[in-house]
Amino acid sequence: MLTSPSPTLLRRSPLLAAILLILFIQSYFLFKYNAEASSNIYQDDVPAKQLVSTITSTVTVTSKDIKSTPAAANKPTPTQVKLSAPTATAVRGPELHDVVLSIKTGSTVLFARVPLQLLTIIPNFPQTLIYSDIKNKLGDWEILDALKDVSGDLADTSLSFRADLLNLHAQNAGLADHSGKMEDLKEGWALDKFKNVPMLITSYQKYPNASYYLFIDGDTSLVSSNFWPYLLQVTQESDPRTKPIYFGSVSYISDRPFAHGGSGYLLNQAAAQKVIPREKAYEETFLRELERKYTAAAAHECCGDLVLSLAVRQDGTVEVEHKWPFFQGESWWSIPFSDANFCEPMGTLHHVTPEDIQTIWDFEQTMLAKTGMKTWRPPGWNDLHEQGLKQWRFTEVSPAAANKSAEEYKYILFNDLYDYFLSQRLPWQAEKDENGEVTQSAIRVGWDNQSWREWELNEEKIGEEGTEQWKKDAIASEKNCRIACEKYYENCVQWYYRDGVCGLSDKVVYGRRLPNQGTYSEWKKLGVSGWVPRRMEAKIKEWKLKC
Ligand SMILES: *[C@@H]1O[C@H](CO)[C@@H](O)[C@H](O)[C@H]1NC(C)=O
Ligand SMILES: *[C@@H]1O[C@H](CO)[C@@H](O)[C@H](O)[C@H]1NC(C)=O
Ligand SMILES: CC(=O)N[C@H]1CO[C@H](CO)[C@@H](O)[C@@H]1O
Repeated sequence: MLTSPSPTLLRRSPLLAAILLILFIQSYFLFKYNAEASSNIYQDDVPAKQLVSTITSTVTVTSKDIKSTPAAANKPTPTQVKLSAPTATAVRGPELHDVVLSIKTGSTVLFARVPLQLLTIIPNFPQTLIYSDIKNKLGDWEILDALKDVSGDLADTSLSFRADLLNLHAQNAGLADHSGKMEDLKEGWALDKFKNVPMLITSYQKYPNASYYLFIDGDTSLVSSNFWPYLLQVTQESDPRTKPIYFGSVSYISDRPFAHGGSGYLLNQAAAQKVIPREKAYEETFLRELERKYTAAAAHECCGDLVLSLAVRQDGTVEVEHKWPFFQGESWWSIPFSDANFCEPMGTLHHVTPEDIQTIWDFEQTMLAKTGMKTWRPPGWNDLHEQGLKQWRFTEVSPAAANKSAEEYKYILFNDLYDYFLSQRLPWQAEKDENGEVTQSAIRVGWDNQSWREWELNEEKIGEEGTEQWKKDAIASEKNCRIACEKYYENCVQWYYRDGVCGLSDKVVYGRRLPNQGTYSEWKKLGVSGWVPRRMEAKIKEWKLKC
């Protein structure tokens, strides 16, 4: 083991002490040089950062800073010099310059979720900002307080939870919800809706010249590499400087469309300027009015992503575009595979556990090696971009080169995700049921394959579903539900049964094992899932033909 020489040893050996002193001085200059070298990165952003820091008094931390901060902050010791070989930074292919990634999270889940994003996707976005409901830190990362400017008089009742959080934080109560039960989730949600507009404002102020602003949640993962060809193409269709875009997976509340936050949404420079005109980006009265307007709106709306859409759309001057399934709200195990998504590129995954983030990352790495896209670079990318010494810009690529590059790119598709995650895991053997009866289904007890999300038969709905006897029978037993799928609904590839509920689906979902906390029969009561391998195989073959 490497340890510092003991003081007695140093006293006895002046020569050793001298050598250590020289090593110390030498390493100090080595670190100093490195710190200075990395502070030159993205010189064109420096004025903006200085300007911002006078206004928001927060420091912008990029992944570049992470590399340099420890060296600048700590005096190197001889031991550190030997041990601090640079850790391989997890960057796949080119870093996504020109895209600001903003991540929204909350104090109770910050430590559970964001570290995995930091170890995987974030290094690919050198302009990343992480927001929570109080100021915090994660390693050397500053976690920004998305609520610091929110007017308490307009949001008073909801903000009381934040006062509790601040108190608890000050008293070292431990905000992290380690048990995962998320008892505070409800109140956390109440705070959440106030964050989206302030996050847009701060992200814009910190990086006012970016072509794109991408917003995700702490439980969102990305297939980041796919964003390269995607944005090259989007840039050709809409110049980010002049033609606003607002992309995501569209949902509606009272007929008002918005891009669902957890699925991630994308704004370009022009869209951001619809909310914060460049010349007003640091004007206090303007910003105060903007904040108050949308805090007041958030106080009586359900959700922050809807509030953001009110700010961006401005009654339809900018329309939100449904870009599903590139932006979508499921994790690998809950995605319903169908011909609508099978051959499409993937952008986002939501409701991901930290383990999911890891496995999705492994999947992407494997795919990049397989497609050869690990060594792909956008047109015009050179050594300076590679080393992070020069900012790469989507708008500087010629249209022809951008189109060519995007067309030749081998995107990672839902098909690839299916092959990697599901094909081996799905049960492929039709089997006998518990009474020894031969079935067409592969069956898993204590499993939820989410068939009920497609078509759920239950006591309440049975009246509306028509008069067919098989539908009435289906909710009576597992066997009947299975038979409903196998015999009566020809597109059915999978079913799910639990007491009084029969789910039937024509899409393929893996689903999850349900937590087994009691006896086998109690577990079984939580749900039994079945797939019809013969049909599943035929469907997948058909979908694959179109890729
Ligand atoms: C942003 O762009 C404007 C106009 O193109 C330029 O004047 C300004 O210096 C840039 N700011 C940063 C931070 O790069
Ligand atoms: C590039 O592709 C876009 C559509 O994706 C098209 O509108 C544009 O004309 C193309 N430009 C060139 C130079 O091929
Ligand atoms: C209809 C139904 O049974 N839905 C349940 C399926 O299982 C999940 C747990 O994974 C429950 O939350 C649903 O209520």
